[in-house]
Amino acid sequence: MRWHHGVISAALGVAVFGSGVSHAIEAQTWRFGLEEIEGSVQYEYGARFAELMEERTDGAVTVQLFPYGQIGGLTDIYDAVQSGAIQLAFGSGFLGGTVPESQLFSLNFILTDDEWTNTQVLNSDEFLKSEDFQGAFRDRDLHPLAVVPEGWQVWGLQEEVRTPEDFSGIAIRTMDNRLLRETYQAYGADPTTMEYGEIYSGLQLGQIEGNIQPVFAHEEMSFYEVQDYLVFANQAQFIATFMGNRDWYDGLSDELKEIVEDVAAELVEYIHEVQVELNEERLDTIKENSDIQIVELTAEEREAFRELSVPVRDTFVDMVGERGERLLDLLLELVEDADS
Ligand code: 6CS
Repeated sequence: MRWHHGVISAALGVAVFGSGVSHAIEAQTWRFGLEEIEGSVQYEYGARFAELMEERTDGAVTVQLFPYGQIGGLTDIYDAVQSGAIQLAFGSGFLGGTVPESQLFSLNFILTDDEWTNTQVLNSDEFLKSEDFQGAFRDRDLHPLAVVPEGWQVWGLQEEVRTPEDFSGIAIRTMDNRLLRETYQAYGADPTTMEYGEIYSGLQLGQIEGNIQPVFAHEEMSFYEVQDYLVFANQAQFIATFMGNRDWYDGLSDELKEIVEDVAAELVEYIHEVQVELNEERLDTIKENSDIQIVELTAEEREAFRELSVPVRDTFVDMVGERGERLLDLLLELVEDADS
C-alpha cells in the first residue's frame, strides 16, 4: 500500500503553517537523497520537509527528493552529500563507515520501551546539539539536523526465534556496520551484510535466512513474502539521521538556517506520528496478505538478549574512542532521566 503524504497530514490533523515570507531569499533547489523508496518514512519526511520549506520561503526554496536507487547504493548517497553533489540526505546503519559514532544507534537495549520518549531524547538539545554529536558529523563534512526513529526493528525469519539458542547458525542480514555484526554474533546468529536492494533476492535464493527491518519496510520491500515469522523483540528502533552537507549548511544565510532548524524541529513530532501509523497500517496489510506468524517476545525472553547485548557497548567504545564513549554515556544518562 502506498500512502500519499497529503492523506497522512490530513489524517493526523497536522496544522497548515503560514509562510514566514521573506523577499530576500534567492531561488534555489536543494537535492535530498533518501535511503528508502516512495511511501516510506523517509519519503514522508522528505515530502513534508519540501512542502514546509517552500511555504516558509514563499516558494524560493524547492526541495527535490531522490528516493533510494536514484543516486546509487546507500554509501553513494553518503558520498554525494559529503561532496556537496546533493545538499541533504538520510544516513542510518550503513553510515557507520562514514560517521563511526553513528553506530551508537545500532546498539541494542539502550533506549526506553517508549518510542516517543526516545524520539524526544534523541532530538533534545542536550543530545542533538552536543559538541560531540555535532562534531562527529561535522568532522566528516556533514551537519546533523535531526534524528529520526522509524519504528522498532523487527526480525523477519524462516524459523521461530525466542531464545539466543534458536538463533544458532541463522544467516541474518544486517546493515553494514561492525556493531550490528557483533550484536548478532553475540546472539548466536551468523550475520552477513548485504545492500538494501539485494535483500529480497538474497532471501529468495537462500543466501540469507533472515533480515531486520521496521514493519513498513518488511511490507514495502515485499520481504514478508519470503519470510515465515516476524519476531518483535523491541531490542532497538531503526534510527536515521537527517543531515546536510556541512559547507552548504554553513553558507546558508542566518534566516535560512533558522527556517531549516525550525522545520526540522517541527517535524520531530510529525514524523513520529507518521511512522507509528505507517507501521501499524503495514502490519495489517502483511497480516491480510500472508499467513506469516507474528511473535512477540516476553519480558523474560527479551532479557536473555539484553544480557548478551551489554558487552557490545564496550566494543563500541573500543572502536569509536572517547567521543563515542561520551556520547554513549550522555545518551544512557538522558534515557535514564526520561525513564524516571
Ligand atoms: O536495511 C536497510 O539497509 C535499510 N532499511 C531501512 C528501513 N531504511 C534504510 C536502510 O538502509
